[in-house]
Amino acid sequence: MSSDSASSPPPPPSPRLGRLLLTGAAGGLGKVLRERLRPLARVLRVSDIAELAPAADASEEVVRCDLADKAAVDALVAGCDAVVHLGGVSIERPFEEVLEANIKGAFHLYEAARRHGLKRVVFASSNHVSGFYKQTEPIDAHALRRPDGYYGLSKSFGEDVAQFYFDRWGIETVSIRIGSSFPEPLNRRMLSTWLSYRDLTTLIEKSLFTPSVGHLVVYGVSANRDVWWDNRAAERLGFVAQDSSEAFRAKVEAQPPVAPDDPNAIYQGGAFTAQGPFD
Ligand code: NAI
Ligand code: 15L
Repeated sequence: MSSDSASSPPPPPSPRLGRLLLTGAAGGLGKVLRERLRPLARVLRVSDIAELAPAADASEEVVRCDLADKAAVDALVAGCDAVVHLGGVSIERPFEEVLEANIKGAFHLYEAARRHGLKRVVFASSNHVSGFYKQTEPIDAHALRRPDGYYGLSKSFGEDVAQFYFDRWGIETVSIRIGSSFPEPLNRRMLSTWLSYRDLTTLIEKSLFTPSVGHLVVYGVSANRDVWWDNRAAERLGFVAQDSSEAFRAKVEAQPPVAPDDPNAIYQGGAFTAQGPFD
């Protein structure tokens, strides 16, 4: 081997997917994952109801689409091999808003997946499907769901849709109940729920490529000191979290203390458990 070839970097790995769809690509996580998932597919099709940055090059396709529009979602999914489904309302909102984006949106996505023979979905579920457990009650992904609002209910519905489309049509899904995925934990609760962008990316990649997952539900959480979730289900994916919120503890604990009767100090879902009513 010549010294030149010995010192040149290895060629980039070939993409493992033909076309990967990323919904919610204009959102907080979508913008991060748009960059990080691009090497996984020959073409990354990015979509959102909101304006998106133009395609970087021929390896990207940009499609504006409202998940509540069944025909538009059908066209969006056509030609894709897998989807990372982040799109939708991501906080507690009136039911009618959640219904359109999250409930109808999940149904439209899976219907399109069925019609177009797409075989793998990674669904951005949420810890709010189980938000009414107390922070003193450790649970795993098999615990009875206890949604903490319309948003949590919609994610619970999304998990049921995923299970149904696997049982009936063989479409495999990993539903990731994401904790709190931000650049850093923003408050004391998030010291337990934080998921770094690096760990999120690894979890999604493993969720896309681990064979024979059926419908698998896992929590999306980093290796934080005080986690409420037994995440052994994620071992099925070979996922081992690399990051921890400990690096941010001193900064977060410099914030004013949280009253013991504040939902943020009681429930796993924190303030989501006390939202609404909206009438
Ligand atoms: P985000 O709100 O920043 O992004 C969601 C995106 O979905 C937005 O760009 C929005 O325009 C788009 N969207 C909303 N309604 C739509 C519709 N009708 N049709 C098409 N697109 C629509 O949220 P974020 O933080 O990026 O989260 C991404 C996903 O992960 C969401 O599904 C959220 O529920 C889930 N998640 C995020 C967590 C986090 O800590 N960031 C925690 C738990 C779950
Ligand atoms: C979620 O499901 C939300 O999408 C996100 O914005 C955070 O609020 C997160 O949960 C959380 O529980 O911290």
